[in-house]
Amino acid sequence: MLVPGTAIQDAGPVSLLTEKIARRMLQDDKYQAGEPALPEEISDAEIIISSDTRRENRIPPNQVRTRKWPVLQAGVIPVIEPESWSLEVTGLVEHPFQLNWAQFKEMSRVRVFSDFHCVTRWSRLGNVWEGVSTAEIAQRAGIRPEAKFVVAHAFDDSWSTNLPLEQFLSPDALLVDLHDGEPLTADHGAPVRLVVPLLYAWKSAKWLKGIEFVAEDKPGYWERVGYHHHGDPWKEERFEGDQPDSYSDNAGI
Ligand SMILES: Nc1nc2c(c(=O)[nH]1)N[C@H]1C(S)=C(S)[C@@H](COP(=O)(O)O)O[C@H]1N2
Ligand SMILES: [Mo]
Repeated sequence: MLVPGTAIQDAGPVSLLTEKIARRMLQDDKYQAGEPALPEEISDAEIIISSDTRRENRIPPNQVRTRKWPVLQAGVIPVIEPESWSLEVTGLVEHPFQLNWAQFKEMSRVRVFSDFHCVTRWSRLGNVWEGVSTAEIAQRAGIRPEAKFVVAHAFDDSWSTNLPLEQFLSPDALLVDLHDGEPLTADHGAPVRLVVPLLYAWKSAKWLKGIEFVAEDKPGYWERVGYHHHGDPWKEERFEGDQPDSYSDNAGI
């Protein structure tokens, strides 16, 4: 076993590299050593395959693949015990409701295979997310026809994000409590986070506290300081007003 801090004597460049990778894997058991899984390699008949994983090139423009699972948030990481967690579903719905942890765990479950793209330019490919489908939540609430957008509210200091109802209801969008078969950790949004694979990852609210259905789009935390209301990584909608190709090297030529 490797002990951090011990050097391998007289090791050539290859074994040094191997040790470096092995160290990183020891520190981070979500490290992806190999190529990302392809949708056709997933031996799970029930799993929902996110359409973007079937693209020949799965990396959106000006993104880079990371093998790690970085942790990113605006502020502090709230630590929320499942037993004290609850979710409020409100807004333009026939039946607003609250879910506690036991009720969440009783709902029918889905698994999704999808990629995850942060606007700071890293993409983590081939994630298996498990939890409750957003469509299931919407169905239980009975969303009214006027609802066109969703605001996801979170426990970290009233952080929120807004997104169109259409991407929220995409078949690969879900409320997650398991990632690659393991419970989410506090830093990745435990007990329950949103995951919307078709949009940049800041729309995938961690530490989910509420889902509000609204008629008009209203900016959340990052959107208020200029980030895009929609946030399609394939169109590079990073900041409000961004047009496709505005970040590529030959933009303007
Ligand atoms: N509640 C909350 N959710 C959040 C954020 C945040 O600051 N607060 N940051 C977003 C951003 S910018 C990204 S890239 C992803 C990162 O998820 P991860 O830390 O699990 O990789 O969470 C998103 N969800
Ligand atoms: Mo991000």
